[in-house]
Amino acid sequence: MNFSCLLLGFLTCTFCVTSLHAKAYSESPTFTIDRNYDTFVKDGQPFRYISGSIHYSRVPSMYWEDRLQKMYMAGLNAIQVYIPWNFHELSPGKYNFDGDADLVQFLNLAQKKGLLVVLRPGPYICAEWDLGGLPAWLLKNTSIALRSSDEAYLEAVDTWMGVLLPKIQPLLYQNGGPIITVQVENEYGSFPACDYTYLKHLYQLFREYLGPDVVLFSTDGAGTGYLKCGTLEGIYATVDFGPGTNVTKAFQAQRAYEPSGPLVNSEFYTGWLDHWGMKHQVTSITAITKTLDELLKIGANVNMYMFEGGTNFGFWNGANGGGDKFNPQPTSYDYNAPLSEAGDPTEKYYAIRDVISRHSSIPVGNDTGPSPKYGYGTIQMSPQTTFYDVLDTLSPYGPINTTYPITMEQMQQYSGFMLYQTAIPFNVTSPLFLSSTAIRDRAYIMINKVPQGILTRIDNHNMSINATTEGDILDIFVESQGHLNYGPDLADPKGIFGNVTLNGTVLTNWSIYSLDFDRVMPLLLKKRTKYPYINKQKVKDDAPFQVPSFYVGTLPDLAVINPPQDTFLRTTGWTKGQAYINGFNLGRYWPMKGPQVTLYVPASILHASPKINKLLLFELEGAPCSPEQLCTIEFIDRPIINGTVHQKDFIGGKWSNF
Ligand code: 6DJ
Repeated sequence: MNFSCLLLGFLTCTFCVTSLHAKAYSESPTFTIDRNYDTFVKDGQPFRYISGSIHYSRVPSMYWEDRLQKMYMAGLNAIQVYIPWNFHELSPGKYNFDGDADLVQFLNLAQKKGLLVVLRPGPYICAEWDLGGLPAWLLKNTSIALRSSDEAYLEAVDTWMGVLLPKIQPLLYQNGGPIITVQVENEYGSFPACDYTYLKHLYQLFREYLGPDVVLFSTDGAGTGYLKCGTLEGIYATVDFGPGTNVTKAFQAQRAYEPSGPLVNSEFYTGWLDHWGMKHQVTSITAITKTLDELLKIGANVNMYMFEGGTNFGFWNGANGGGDKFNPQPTSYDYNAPLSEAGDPTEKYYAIRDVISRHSSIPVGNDTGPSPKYGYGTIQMSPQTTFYDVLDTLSPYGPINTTYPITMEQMQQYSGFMLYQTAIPFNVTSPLFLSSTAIRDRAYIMINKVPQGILTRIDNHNMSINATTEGDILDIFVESQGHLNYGPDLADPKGIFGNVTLNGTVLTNWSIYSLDFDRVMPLLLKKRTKYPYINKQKVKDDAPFQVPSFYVGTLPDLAVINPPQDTFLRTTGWTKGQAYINGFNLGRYWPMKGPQVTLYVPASILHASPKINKLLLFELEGAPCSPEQLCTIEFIDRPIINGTVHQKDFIGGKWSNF
């Protein structure tokens, strides 16, 4: 059947289905699939959704309503939402559904705004989110087979779904809520396990909690090769593809698995994701509007991925690749989407709205334009302490002692930084070579607190160190750069997962310190230490970095712009680290890598005058200050996420591959 026939069928069915289902509507809300007329049917009426993705975990809750309103005003009748399991179950059995994690509140707001919901509860979600939404605590079990019918994995999934799905059930459309369809897993056909027992288990679990009526669906790449392992009888198969794709061909893949029923593109890409060290991705407006128009013309259901990208605050970014091919994603998840990271309508937003208006009605009312932004200007940053000076606070229970290194997950820490310490076991006169291919992901090496060099998982597995005496202390300060979110090798533990050798001898007797930055950063703001001894550290002549250290600064009094406004922290001149404002973890900065230069600072985390606002930077490699020069940082009124990129690292004052 060609698409003009499909369109004709769709238009014709409008009348038939209306009369067929009119009775059902008067009784209770219904949302079903009509296979005779290739359409969804809502309350007895043929229905087509035009949706956009937004991830509540990437937008401060204070802004949820604003973003949803803008999505509604663009002519969308639905949103598509992922639920990241690890955002809610922080450690086994410890749940968070409050504040920015108040999922039910978010879904209620969507309904209040007149938007239906296409829900994607995973358990795996991909999404450029840490470990594709799976909790990293699963990796404590080193033999766990993620995304499969492995017993240990399913047990954790069952427990989680037993908590989550009862919250979802009352919000189904049939029960008076906004949720019209629920996705099972995510692009499972791209995962090599191809475990139908797993899919079947999820299917039964979802049915058990959500009942027989809800439309369950799957999403896979638009090729029969992907759909093969991605879907199952009872789960409606949909596809994803971006602008410029041959729409007819793409839907042929869906039709191979669903000969009848509505056409659905579950992810129509309005932009694309970024990686550190790679050019900022931009998707052309013309390409988007052309394909979108085509999709809408044939009556297809479409979800735009992303409509509002948002931010990977904290340590929540994911990564692509595997092994020594490792590409972590930056803090911004702007995605070149129609609404910017800060929620502002872009040219793309209006172009998309224009296309939608040709196919369905657009709400009347005033547009919410861009929210006001403010450049708070340049502030002075004072060196505060090195991490060594606050080790007791960062690691209140002290180290765990082990013969060989164990991973972060085995230490029950799931993101951030960890310190591995041991003593050099012999006296030496010749050069010493430290070696490891087991670093995940980047490690700062110190001998007796003096910086020596950087090891990475990618291409620097060996280095020389200056130690001579038995008992010299070797410190390996490891940064997790985010768990892989896609690909066959998802189970990629962090920290150090294998041996570290010194001139071929395996080092033993480690003291491993868990470091709880998110808890400690607010406390550090109160701590006063003498300035400026960080810059007087004893360093190796060609020291490639400074000992990771804290720097603090105060924003100017906000009286003139009360209430506070969104702003952007421009990290130019700094090297790589983590930024906190008033104890809130804004995310990673790495302007020396690019392309992201500014961090989005939502007004929701700023205090109104007369309370002061404090910025704390944990700089891993080198601050732009010296005893002679005060260091500063600037808040500007616009984002820079398309800066210069460097494949190499700028370390120790020179570009190096490391
Ligand atoms: O479902 C995936 C989304 O969560 C599909 N997709 C998006 C998001 O991750 S990359 C961007 C991707 N799939 C991987 C395909 C790689 C070619």
